[in-house]
Amino acid sequence: MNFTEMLQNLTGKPLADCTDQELYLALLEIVRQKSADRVQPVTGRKLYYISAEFLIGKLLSNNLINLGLYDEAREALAAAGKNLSDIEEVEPEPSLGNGGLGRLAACFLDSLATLNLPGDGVGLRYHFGLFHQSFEDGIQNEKPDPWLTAHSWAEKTDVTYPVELAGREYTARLYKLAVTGYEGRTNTLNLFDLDTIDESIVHDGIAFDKTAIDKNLTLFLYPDDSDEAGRRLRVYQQYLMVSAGAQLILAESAARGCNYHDLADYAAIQINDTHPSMVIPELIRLLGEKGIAFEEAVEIVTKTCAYTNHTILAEALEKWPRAYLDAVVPQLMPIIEKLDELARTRTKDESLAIIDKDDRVHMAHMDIHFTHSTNGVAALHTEILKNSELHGFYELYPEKFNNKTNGITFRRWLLECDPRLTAELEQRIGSGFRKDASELEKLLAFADDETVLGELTAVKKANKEALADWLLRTQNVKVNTEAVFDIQSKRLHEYKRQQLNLLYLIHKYYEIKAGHLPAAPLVSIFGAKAAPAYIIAKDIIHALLTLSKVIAADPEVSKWLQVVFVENYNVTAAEKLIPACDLSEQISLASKEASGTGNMKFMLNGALTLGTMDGANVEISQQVGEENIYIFGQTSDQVIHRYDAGDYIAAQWYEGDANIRRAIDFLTGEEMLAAGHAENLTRLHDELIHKDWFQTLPDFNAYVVRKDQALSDYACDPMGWRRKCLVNIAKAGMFSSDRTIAEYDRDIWHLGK
Ligand code: GLS
Repeated sequence: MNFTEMLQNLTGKPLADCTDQELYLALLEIVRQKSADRVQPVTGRKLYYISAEFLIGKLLSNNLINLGLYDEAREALAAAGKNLSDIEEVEPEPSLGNGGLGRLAACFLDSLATLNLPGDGVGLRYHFGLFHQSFEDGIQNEKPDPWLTAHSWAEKTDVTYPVELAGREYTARLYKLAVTGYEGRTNTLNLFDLDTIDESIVHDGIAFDKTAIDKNLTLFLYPDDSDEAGRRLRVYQQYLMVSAGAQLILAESAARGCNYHDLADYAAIQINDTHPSMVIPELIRLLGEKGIAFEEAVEIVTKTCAYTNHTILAEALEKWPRAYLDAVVPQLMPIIEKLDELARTRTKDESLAIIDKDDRVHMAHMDIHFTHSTNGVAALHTEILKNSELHGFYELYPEKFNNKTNGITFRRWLLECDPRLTAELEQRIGSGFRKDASELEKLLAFADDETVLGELTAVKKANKEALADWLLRTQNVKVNTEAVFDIQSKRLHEYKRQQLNLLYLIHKYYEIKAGHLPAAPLVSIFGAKAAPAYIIAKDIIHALLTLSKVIAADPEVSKWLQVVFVENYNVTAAEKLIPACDLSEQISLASKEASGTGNMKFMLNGALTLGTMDGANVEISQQVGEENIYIFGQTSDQVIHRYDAGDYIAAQWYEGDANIRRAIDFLTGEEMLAAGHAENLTRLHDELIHKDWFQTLPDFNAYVVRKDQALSDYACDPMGWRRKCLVNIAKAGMFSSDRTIAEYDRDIWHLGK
């Protein structure tokens, strides 16, 4: 049966008569059947990647590509006058994640299945995700982000597990989502939910009764933790995930012959950041129920589990007050206490204890003591963990520490999102890079070939046009495709320093007003959600939206400068933005971005990085050479010293530098106050002068110089620019998540063995 016949069988009518919705459902069914054919038996060790987030993005095209059906599907539809990209728009994007951590988990699942490794995800089936973002009167507004429709990729099963929360029994139900690799096997993303969730309790945006656990537990990812009920709710969620997950792992292992004593021969568990850390005491508890004594259970769990650290920001290293755990998971507290005692027999250093003197439980400490591996996510990050943040642990367990530099799946972030570039690459270097990313290096042979460089320019131009169309259609903004497309898209956080970019744009505004025109017109595009309770982050969004208005209203400036803030940034938006980017903003304060993965996606799609020596930027710079990247700013050592010395005073930089002062004061100047809100603008103005926790001001001048250099190179030396882009694409191979997963498997998991 050919593809048209398969579709017709399912829809029961000629394709030309079908709606996009009908075709979408038929395609979903075909993908489902073909994915099921690729399920393979598991032998030996199987991985369970437990994560609070899986930012998987829309699945239709990705699955068609991985099943080798994409071209057939597109052609069958085109013959009936239908367009696959219209049908894709019918699919809601799963709201199961927030940022890089969640997207990494999704890339890892793709690579595991592609490399034919047995590896499943374990997470929660959130109904409304983080939130849906819109802008109203220049302010971020949050609403639920529903994605669960009658026909969703995640299929309900009959499998349930009892989970005890605050002394009451709940029933966790398993949903399964098939994950098919590129020419590879099908694995599963296991998502847990309660049948009793009541979506109707949400009111006024994303508010709901935080104490009605049976109704609210899986409504949102990262419920607002600015009050105690919200923080407790996060503990409830985490325990639901790990308790149901641990029961699933034990049941599946037992079904394959495991006698629990040999669990580590059947299962490898990766704890993705600290959210799933309670899996350690929970497994010990469950093994206890199977008759295994505490000491042996600790050994088994340590051999089975490994931990990935994704941040050095103290706020993200969870420390739960013991009172919360006493209330929510009283069954775990005696185990956590015993683990604390055991840890204290290994070290006298109080700062490495699990329960501190203020009765807070340090989840990361439990992870490091009671797993066999702790890894950072980029070379610099791992060094910082070893030498400063986790130095005491490194001295205690040097053998546990290792680095696994992050990666991205090229199926989604090249083949799917940039078909034009993919076709161009295939024409030049063949299609081997689809499975072996290092083959991209073959492109270097064309570094001085003006025809190829011209073709790459044409690809970028077409992608910019496509983005411009999308922006017009979805955001109602018109952009100049002759301009440099400069993009900063990532979670909104002060450490990522969207505010540095803001100050640059204000600086440019003044320069243009003074007749100092930029080398090229600039379209600065932002995409970012701010956590609903993160006030300054929301003020930064407000300032950018207000600046965008001020500039748009000024014809003298708007010829040269435009600021666009994309609403509801998500994977779908990222797939439009990244292929169209010229300049990729990776400007976090050095030492603070554990890795970054957007940096890799932009590079792969032929954008040049403007960045600090932070996270994986360092490795990108090593790969491409310093002449093919725009690096600026303080080094991580300088930043760490400044923090240690405690002598950074933002006001001194503000007082001492006329350009900095002018840019910051613009925030509360006439033009901005007329277009925006004084409260938000004044708060941000004062924050920058009196706090500036992430040292924006010391990097300001270096940033201006480097960015202007990039604009000038773009405008004055187009071939030189495109050559740099080519080198970036060619050198992106090391950032394939296939490489990352192969390293995890080699050093930590040993799957299938
Ligand atoms: C993060 C880091 O902030 C990113 O730098 C990193 O790339 C990502 C995946 O390792 O993890 N940590 C976090 O809490 N959210 C992230 O995106």
